Amino acid sequence: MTLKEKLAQKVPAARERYRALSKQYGDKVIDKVTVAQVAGGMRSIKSLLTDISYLDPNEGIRFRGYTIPETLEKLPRRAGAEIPLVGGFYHLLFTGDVPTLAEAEAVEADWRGRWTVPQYVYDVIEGAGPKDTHPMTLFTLGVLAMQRESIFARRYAEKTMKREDYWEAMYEDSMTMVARLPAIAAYVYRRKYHGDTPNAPDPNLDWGSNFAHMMKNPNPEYRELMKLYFILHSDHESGNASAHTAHLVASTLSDVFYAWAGGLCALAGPLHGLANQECLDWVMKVMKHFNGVPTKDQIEKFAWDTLNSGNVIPGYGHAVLRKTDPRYTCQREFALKHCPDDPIFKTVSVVFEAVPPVLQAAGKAKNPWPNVDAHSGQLQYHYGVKEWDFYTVLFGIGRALGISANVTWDRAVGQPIERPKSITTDMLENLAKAAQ
Ligand code: CMX
Repeated sequence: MTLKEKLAQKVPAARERYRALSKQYGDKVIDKVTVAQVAGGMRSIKSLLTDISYLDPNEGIRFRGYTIPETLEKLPRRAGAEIPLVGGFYHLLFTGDVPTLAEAEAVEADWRGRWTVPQYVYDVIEGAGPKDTHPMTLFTLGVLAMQRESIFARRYAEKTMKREDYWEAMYEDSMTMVARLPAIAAYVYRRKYHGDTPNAPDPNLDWGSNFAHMMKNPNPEYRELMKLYFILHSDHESGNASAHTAHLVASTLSDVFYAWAGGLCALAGPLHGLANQECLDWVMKVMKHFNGVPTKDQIEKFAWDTLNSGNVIPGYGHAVLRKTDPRYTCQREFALKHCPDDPIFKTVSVVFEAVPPVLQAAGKAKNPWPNVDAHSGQLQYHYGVKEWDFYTVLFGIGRALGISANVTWDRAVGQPIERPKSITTDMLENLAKAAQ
């Protein structure tokens, strides 16, 4: 059974369950909203619904109920591979079922049939302006350009699609978009930093490994790293800025290309996905300043200087997490296995010892521990991808897996257009006073 057929089997029951929520429990109260939450970025208000992943503040992410170690252990991999196939992981995100190797390979084969990027997409990137244009701008333009091919947008405009069938068109667009993202990213990279074009994809390689191949990175360890990277960055429940943006855009019945172009713009912010570029930048500044791997004391001082100059320490803190991000731990384990003597890894490790006590002593950050971005740059740099303003593009490939599964399911169950309510400052003050 194909992934799409499996989904078709699961959708009717999930849709019924979703409809029953409002019918049976529509007026039940499940959360309250404080003034601090309204004034403070809606932090933690329970108001989004997804079954793809859940983020526990202390435990970290679970994909379809599985922790990161469980996910990596259960998913199928090719003979001799360290990391499972991303195609199998996508199957898990969509269905909640751990696929067989054949099912994972079927997703990979489907991607293979779609991964050729039409020339007009590259033409849009070529026409994007001066050479210093940020790679996230180029990547987002590539995603947005593909919107002209959206099956969802075309069928909707033709008025030939029933509401119950929206998810099928979203699914088709998602498969096409995800299939092509590695090639577009590799194109952006080779064009911007090397003035050439990427390798053509190799049909014998899986989707994740192919990215490494198209980047012209021959190290087999980098292929494994990239599969891991894309899995780790795929989804972090629905409230983070990029996932939420994509969900919101798609809720207007925009297609997945519009939705992910919007999400990428949110990912490009320094408090979100751009933190991975900022983080390596910070680590390299530390190393330059101390002429090599610094001591814990030296990093402590540097961290205080960063805070006292009014800046955040990138890669540390999180809006939901209250412990070390398991995505950080997983990358650390990869580094300990493959590059324990790398001086940047050594520095990242000393930062891990030095920064949390500084943030605790500073007393502002609710979570002093590292997040995913505190490690990812070190691994990229180690394997030769040294241009750190490219790193958020990598995040953008991985996160597309989660958001596309989410927006497809949004349409499958019939989630409506999103429309929270705003009030004026006067109204909020009056409500607050009345509540005293
Ligand atoms: N360095 C310095 N100060 C920090 C901090 C850090 N790493 N993390 C939080 N703080 C500060 C906040 O800026 C805030 O200060 P103000 O009260 O002066 O505004 C205060 O601590 C409280 O913030 P918080 O409730 O702990 O964290 P938020 O939910 O507001 O913000 C985040 C979360 C991630 C934006 C923040 O921790 C941060 O800026 N971290 C550095 C950037 C980063 O690593 N971002 C990547 C996050 C991962 C992802 O992309 O999802």
